Amino acid sequence: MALLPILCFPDPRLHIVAKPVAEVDGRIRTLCTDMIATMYDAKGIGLAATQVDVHERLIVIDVSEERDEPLVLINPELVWTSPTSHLNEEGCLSVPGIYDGVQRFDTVQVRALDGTGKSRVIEADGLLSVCIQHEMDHLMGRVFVEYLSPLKRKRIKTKMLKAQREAER
Ligand code: K1U
Ligand code: ZN
Repeated sequence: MALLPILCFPDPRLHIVAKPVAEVDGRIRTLCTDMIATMYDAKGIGLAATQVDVHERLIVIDVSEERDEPLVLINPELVWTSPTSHLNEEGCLSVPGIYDGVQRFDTVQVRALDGTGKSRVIEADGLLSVCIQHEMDHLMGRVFVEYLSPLKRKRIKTKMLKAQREAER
């Protein structure tokens, strides 16, 4: 098991569009194990492969209180979205320390392969629904700050670059 480095905004690699996973083989199973360990270590509730510089359609999520119900979604596709949506407070492991509101569908149905390669359809609401939409955005090369105003985005970019420069010193 390995902990993987997480890319930080505004790294341009966060905007690469991920390709479908061709086969759920040993490499993908190892990636799932490493991403789950990385998500728990970073105290996140989700992680997309894009964030660890792997540009394939794979996400891991755990919104359980006990942090013992990891969910693996490979090649996720939204098959249904509710007509209603809400503004939800979001954070991102690639934009540490920044939280802001993003409008998301209340309920979604997602078709995906699980960690064994079996196809499943999941219906999600609440935090799981928000997290699935956030992670699927990562796979499209979209970071949640792109939903914010240009001024907020500019301030966040400046703050992140300053923090990265200071961390390098
Ligand atoms: O993709 C990521 O960067 C992980 C991200 C997922 C996420 C959190 C909140 C709303 C939508 C998606 C995180 O885990 S951020 C850290 C975190 O644990 C958290 C932040 C705010 C609310 C709940 C959890
Ligand atoms: Zn994120």
